[in-house]
Amino acid sequence: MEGRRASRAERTPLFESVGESLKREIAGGRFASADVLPGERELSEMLDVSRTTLRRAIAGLIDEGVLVHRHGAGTFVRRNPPHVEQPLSRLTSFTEDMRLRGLTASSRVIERGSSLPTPEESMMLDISLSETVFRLARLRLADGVPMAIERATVPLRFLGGTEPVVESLYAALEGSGFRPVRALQRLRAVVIGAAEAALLEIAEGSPALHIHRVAFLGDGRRVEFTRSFYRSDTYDFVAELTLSASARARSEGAAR
Ligand code: 16G
Repeated sequence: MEGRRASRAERTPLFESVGESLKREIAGGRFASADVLPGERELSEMLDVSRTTLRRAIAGLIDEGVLVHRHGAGTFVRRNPPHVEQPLSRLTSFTEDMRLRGLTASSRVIERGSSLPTPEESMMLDISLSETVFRLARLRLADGVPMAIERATVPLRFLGGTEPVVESLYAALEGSGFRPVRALQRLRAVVIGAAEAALLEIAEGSPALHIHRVAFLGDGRRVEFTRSFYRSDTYDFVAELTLSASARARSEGAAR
């Protein structure tokens, strides 16, 4: 065993060849069923290397983006994220968007609860500082892959006055008769910080989209204020652009 280790070490560092063997195993679908890597002991026996070497190999693969470490859950094979084209003109929910694409939406709740609004929330929702709001911060996943972080704030009265047990916020709003019918959205490119990068399982400093959404009821009341970070490698926001009626008439006139 040691002989094998020594001869390999002469050419490339052992941890690098271990990393390459792990990559071959992953490419061959070895861990495809669970996606989570076996424990250190099992892996070091399987690859016939010391745990120290294994740890270095795994750290290298995490840096390369082949593996991802989820705190408290283990080390996982990074699956290719689904790629989603999202029209900017339709007011749909994340759950609906994913379902339409044959993907399964799920969420990891980061924070939820009711309290008084911050000055920003009270301004964006056009409510008084004494009106209770429901806050829901979630990591949104498609087929288990993190796609976005969404922090939604909704006046509690639009949810029937009680905190909902939600899988879909829009389904809960629909249930209480207050589903938004219109929204204003502002998109901005950002460089992702460490905390968000860890949740989205992308490298710190990656580009992302920061989105502000204010959604309205038919009567103009504001029902939702959401701030999100979307991974830029998984989402294309697509907008259809049309000429104004007068410009169209002018260009048709010119063509005649
Ligand atoms: C979308 C909306 C978000 C809304 C959520 C509801 C964008 C940028 N954001 O992700 O504002 O809160 O859908 O989804 O499109 P849910 O009904 O699945 O909870």
